[in-house]
Amino acid sequence: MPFEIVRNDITKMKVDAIVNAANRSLLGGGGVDGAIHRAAGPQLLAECRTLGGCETGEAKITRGYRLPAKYVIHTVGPIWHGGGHGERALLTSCYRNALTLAQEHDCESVAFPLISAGAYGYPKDQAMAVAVEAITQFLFDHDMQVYLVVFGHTEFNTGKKLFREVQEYIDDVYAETHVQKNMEHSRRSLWQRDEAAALELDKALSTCFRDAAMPSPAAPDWNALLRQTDEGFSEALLRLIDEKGITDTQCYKRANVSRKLFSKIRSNPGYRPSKPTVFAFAVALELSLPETKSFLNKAGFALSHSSKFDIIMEYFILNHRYDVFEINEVLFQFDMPLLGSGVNP
Ligand code: AR6
Repeated sequence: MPFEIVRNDITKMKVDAIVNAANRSLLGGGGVDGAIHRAAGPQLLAECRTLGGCETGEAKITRGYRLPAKYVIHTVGPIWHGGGHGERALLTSCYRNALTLAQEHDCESVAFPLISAGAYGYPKDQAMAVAVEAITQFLFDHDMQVYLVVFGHTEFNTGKKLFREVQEYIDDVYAETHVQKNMEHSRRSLWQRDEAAALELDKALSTCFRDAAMPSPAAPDWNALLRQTDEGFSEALLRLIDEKGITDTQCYKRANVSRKLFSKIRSNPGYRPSKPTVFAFAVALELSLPETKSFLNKAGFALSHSSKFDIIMEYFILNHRYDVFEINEVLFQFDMPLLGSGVNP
């Protein structure tokens, strides 16, 4: 998965480079800066002394010394002065410059903290939005594994309204499932007590559901149905990419799936993806809910109302919100596996 939000201490990240939210002197400080210097040891400060500081929005690179990461990329975020002093553009350039530097040093994986979101006072939700936008924009033209490392649950209060809406949807679906289960229970106990009455009720219910849910069916296209039953996940994916008129690259970038994984799926007709990977492609292809269900079937999955993960995905698909990064932010808040992660819920 090219872009991932993780909860961790950045000094523990096993990546080619970690990014430090430094100050213009580059001579250490508190927060993540202090943690990185403590973990890397005094040689890091010695190398930093040779760099002559760094301007806000710029980035400089050193070795990682005792850190698991090979490099530290030091960048200086803007101090928050209310948002009207070019803070957003400066913060964006921190991410862009750090990523460019990482690329120039052949880094395949980079981890960022939420720059400026601590001592420099940038509102965390806005700092997160800038980070996600800058990183995803970079990843549209580059192949790299990028992590955004957040520190504990309190870090995360992004997309509060969206989070609330998704939570309400989950509650509604759970409540509905509960009502259906209760109805089933009453029906069963009625059967035990009064068979004739239960038969009457069943008849009434089945007519009512048939009228409501079954419009007169059009004759099915058996050839198309048979063709699609035989079709595996990989074949269905390639067909849908053609049908939607997008390129392979657009598809795997929108799905937040690496080129390597996409090639593997492409070349292996029997490939069995994880459920989040199927959803990631469904989102990239902007499938409707029925299309998503049939796509899941190709990979041997079904959409279930007893799975919170599935309900969250249903919410986004029903509302045509096909931004994989927005979805991942919400999934992350619910402690669910992220799209493209390959981890089953
Ligand atoms: N791993 C990941 N994230 C962390 C860690 C960690 N170990 N420690 C803190 N954070 P800040 P700034 C988060 O204050 O706002 C320094 O003194 C933290 O929760 O470290 O850019 C420099 O020398 C917050 O969300 O950086 C500068 O003077 C984010 O990292 C000044 O602070 C950034 O918080 C820079 O301020």
